[in-house]
Amino acid sequence: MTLEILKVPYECKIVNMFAGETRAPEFLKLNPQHTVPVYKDGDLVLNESRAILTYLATTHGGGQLYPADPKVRAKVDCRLYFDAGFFNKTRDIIVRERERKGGRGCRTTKKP
Ligand SMILES: N[C@@H](CCC(=O)N[C@@H](CS)C(=O)NCC(=O)O)C(=O)O
Repeated sequence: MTLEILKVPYECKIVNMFAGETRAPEFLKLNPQHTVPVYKDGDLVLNESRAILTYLATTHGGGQLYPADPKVRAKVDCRLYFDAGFFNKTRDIIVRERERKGGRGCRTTKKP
């Protein structure tokens, strides 16, 4: 979404995590954490969505999405960390519960 908003040209490669593709050797070379998203820009390879977002906003955002002003930037970071530290934690509890019950959205691959 950020790539589209910033009109950054990109090539999208679909990785099917439910088919275990995030655990394939070639993907693990790119990201040993075996997670998507991964963003590659020349010799820079980034995982962690917030790091990718702030990199894109810094390099292509013209100061709009991730302003240099420390106080404004702190507010953006606050939202990014809220998502990571609070929302995701809560979401993971729900996802794990569903996995245990064998419901929709559960993994089809075994963890190593
Ligand atoms: N903190 C990471 C979390 C990424 C993440 O957990 N991705 C999941 C999908 S939402 C994934 O790739 N899971 C595949 C796996 O663990 O093999 C980020 O924000 O990028």
